[in-house]
Amino acid sequence: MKQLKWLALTVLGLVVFVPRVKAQSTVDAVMKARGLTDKDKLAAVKTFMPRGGRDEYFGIVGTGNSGTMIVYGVPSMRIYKYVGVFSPEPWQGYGYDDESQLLLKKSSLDDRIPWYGDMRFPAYSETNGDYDGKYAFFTDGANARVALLGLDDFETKQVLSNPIMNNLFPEATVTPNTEYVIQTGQYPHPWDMRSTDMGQAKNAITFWKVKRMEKEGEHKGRIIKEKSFAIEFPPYQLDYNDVGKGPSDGLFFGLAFKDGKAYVYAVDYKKAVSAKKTRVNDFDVVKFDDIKGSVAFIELPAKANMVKVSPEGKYLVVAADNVLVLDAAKIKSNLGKSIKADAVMHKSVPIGKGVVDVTFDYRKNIAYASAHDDSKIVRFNYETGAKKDEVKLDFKPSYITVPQGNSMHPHSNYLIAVDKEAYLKNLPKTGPVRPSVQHLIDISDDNEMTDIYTMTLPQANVYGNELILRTTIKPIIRYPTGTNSRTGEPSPFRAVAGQEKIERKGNRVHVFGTLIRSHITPEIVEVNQGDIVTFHLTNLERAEDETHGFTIDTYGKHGSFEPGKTASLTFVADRAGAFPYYCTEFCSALHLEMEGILMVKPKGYKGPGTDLGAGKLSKEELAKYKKQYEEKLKVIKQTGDVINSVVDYLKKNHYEKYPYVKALVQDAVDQLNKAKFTEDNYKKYAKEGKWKDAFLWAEQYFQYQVKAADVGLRAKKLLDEKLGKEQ
Ligand SMILES: [Cu+2]
Repeated sequence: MKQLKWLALTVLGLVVFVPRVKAQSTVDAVMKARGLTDKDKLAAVKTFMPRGGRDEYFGIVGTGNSGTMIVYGVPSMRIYKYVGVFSPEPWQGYGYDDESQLLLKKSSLDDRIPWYGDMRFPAYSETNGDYDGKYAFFTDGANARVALLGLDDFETKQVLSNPIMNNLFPEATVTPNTEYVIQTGQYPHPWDMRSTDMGQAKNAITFWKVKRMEKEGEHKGRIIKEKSFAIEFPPYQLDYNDVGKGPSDGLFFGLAFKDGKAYVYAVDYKKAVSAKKTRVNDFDVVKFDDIKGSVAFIELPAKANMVKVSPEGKYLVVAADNVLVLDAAKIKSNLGKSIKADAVMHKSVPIGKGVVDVTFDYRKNIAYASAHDDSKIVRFNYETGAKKDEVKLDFKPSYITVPQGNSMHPHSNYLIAVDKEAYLKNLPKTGPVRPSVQHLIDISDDNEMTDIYTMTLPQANVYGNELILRTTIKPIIRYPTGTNSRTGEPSPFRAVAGQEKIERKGNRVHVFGTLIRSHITPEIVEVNQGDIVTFHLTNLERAEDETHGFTIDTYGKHGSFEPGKTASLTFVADRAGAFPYYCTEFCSALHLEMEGILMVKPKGYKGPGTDLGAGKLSKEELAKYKKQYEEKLKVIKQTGDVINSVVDYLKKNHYEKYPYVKALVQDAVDQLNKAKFTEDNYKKYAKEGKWKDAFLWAEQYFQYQVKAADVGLRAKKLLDEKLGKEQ
């Protein structure tokens, strides 16, 4: 009874007291309605990105076991893209088209594609110790792989399997001029991959040679396995590592654990480059005995979580109980020895409990450390050891990053701290597994840091992210028509408009097709059950972001075709029947027209549909197509009139005097010239009374016309701007 009364009151209360929704027309009204403070308002303004605004930094972070990479913006903390790296990713056809499947198969010792990864600490390519915006690298710890991504198109270009180690510490480290990408093993094991004799267990540091090949709009640099090598390492468990720069250039540092003790090791890797090599698992290896005179072991007083080289390269900053600042020059003079940390200690800075990570910013000698158990981040001077200030957080920070923080020139007023468990109490519950979070902390003030924003990441680990000045990266807008995006080379399977074809040799069928708004050519493909079929498709678009997807119903084949890209989909046509294929990206208002059908004729089948009947139209159907054709001709005429008027206008105003306008006009003329054969075709088929073909070709001509008109109008707009006319 009491409960009922309560319920009645509550319901009544809701009815009576629900405030009317008011228009939120002023900042004060919104703040009042949402209970926001002035501090909230300031944080909101700092992170708000107006439409058309561009973030200052790009962040990349691995999705851990998901094997993909997330690209996001700072300070808006908007997520821009997921990119397949170690795992198949269907949206972009990664691991589904032949080109990317081949790429992933090369990463496997036995042709098996591992369907996940363990990716934690990525790296950017560097020139003279600064991020140059050309490549990103990831390590898959679980399946011992390395990946190279091109930042010209944010795509994975190469994944290789480590020939020595079957597991790796999930970090990629790059030398100051990207001569090498370095990976260490994590857990020691026998190098003979079939052996279970743990008495033979060893570790290794692998130096993947990177060959730089890039020019404007092309990043064709690749890892060259034949020029790469590994250094044999005693059976320590290896952890986070970093590479020297400036005065410490040529040294490689890392954390090593054994028998309950923690060490920093240092290796003069330039010595290893020229040292004697032996072949192990068909890979060059420097035996430890041949390099140990160039390796130092520094025993630490406590377990450590992180080691990073300071931006100018003078120190190693180690997150142990305290933050230990070790002198790189002293370490260098102790190569070949095992020493205690005291011998190379510059400063020992007490920060707080559970120090996990350190990072640097643009201020001279300034570093940050996260004290996980104390829920705070401390700013300090690693040269003097003096603490500056700290920010108390309502979560327990683990890894921290400042944009460009691992380069010689950290660059930012922001710091990002990642965290998993502690912050969850403040987020809406979404079932047992919840997102990871990244917190944006404003470090612009010299004396005070402020936590201003929390971004949830639905598929992300809580390890390293790396941030780069966005303008350092110069991505391309389209590929040259017919490009294999994995190699950056022209695809031998590319097709151009009007030369689409189907080739058959025995039971091997190659379809050379094209995609352009709003047609897939060819529209009908007939094969026999059991044929091995490949669709080689080229996206002929030149317009920005005019991507077409391609899927064949129930055949499990999918590809993504960005402007200019050629990719191939191979499968055995073992299921009989009629299978529609279509574009899976919304590409224009006529997107639904992008369809066709795969006819797989069943073996020995004599029932209805044996004669596919394609091209055989009833009188009614023919009449319908004739009518559609005639209507299309009217539209073509109208569009032609628009184009002519634009051309007249451009000529009258001497467009040729303005190079950018001239380039656009040339583009439009190119489009129309390309369309010529479609015009010939529709006229020919109309003459023959083949109204369906006539209509389809007229439609195709119209598509070219529309694009030419579009470019023409842009040329006119630009010309008007040059002439100072009002828009
Ligand atoms: Cu489309």
